[in-house]
Amino acid sequence: MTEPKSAGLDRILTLELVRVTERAAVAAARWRGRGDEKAADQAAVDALRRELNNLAIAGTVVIGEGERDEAPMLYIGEEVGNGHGPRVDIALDPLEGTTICAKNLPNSLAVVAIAEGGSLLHAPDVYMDKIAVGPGYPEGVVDLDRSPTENIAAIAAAKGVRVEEVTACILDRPRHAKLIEEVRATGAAVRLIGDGDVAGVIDVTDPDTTGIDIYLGVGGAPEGVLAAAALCCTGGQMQGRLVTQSESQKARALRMGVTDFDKKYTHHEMVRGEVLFAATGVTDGNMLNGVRFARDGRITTETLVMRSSKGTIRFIKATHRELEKFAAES
Ligand code: VTB
Ligand code: MG
Ligand code: MG
Repeated sequence: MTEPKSAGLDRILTLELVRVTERAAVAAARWRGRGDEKAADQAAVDALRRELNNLAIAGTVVIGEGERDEAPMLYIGEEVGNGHGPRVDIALDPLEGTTICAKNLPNSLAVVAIAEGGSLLHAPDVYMDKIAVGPGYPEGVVDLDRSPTENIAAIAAAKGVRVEEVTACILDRPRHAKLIEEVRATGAAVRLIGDGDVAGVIDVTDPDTTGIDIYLGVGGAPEGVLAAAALCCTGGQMQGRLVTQSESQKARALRMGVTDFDKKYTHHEMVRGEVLFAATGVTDGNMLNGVRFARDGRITTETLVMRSSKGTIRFIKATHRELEKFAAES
């Protein structure tokens, strides 16, 4: 057996990773619109895990389906991969947006990031306050510690447009009522999403396609690290701060190594080294179409795959004819 090494991530892994999210997305897509979030999620988890274990890596799940006692598979700390390769940290969400998938609404994704061992923030399953903008803006153009009004004005000025031409993506939650009101009061437009803030953050990296300039608000911390991995590849700026709401959440964060609860993390502090990122569309989305099942049995998938070291962004549209591996798993 080859000794696991923690050298740079082999670029061949980038394309290998596509298979992993493709398989999870196809499994989840069979459950689109059936109102069963749990079944959709379970199908994605099983499929993703199976494919991930074929990769030549010695991986540890750092951002996963939950702590060991609550998640039977892909729990935090689970060793994945075939063990014959680099020691890596894995962040994953086999079905980001289970509710979206169950309702067959836009932007549910199968997502995985592979990073150098020890380089990912061990984010507990709490909330994170997030702000993100795409590439091409001066460093520090927005900041979590400035008001939404200031941040929207800064983006408009940096982009050279009127505030009315800025669109902010925000999760549609009662906790965001004031935020939404303030953003609208600036004159900017708000794109409300029901779930899926990994997609929401990624959307800021290509405003010409998605129409979204800035992401604001509080979502899941694990999703924050996944989005940070994407931004490390695309460029852009992101900041996140954990929101711990109870002593038990604080204890959980402490257990995962977080000591400063108020720390504002940049995306480079959430992902401190080279990272590979892949996301396959489950339902149709702003950047990726969802899985298509053709009448002749072929399956088409669209995947965004990227590597931070070179910053290449690839969209891989695949037509699958070897269908056995996609057969519904028992
Ligand atoms: C977001 C969203 C996810 O959780 O992170 C959200 O991106 C945050 O939690 O898709 P609440 O639902 O409690 O607001 C999801 O909706 C589900 O993981
Ligand atoms: Mg999940
Ligand atoms: Mg999720």
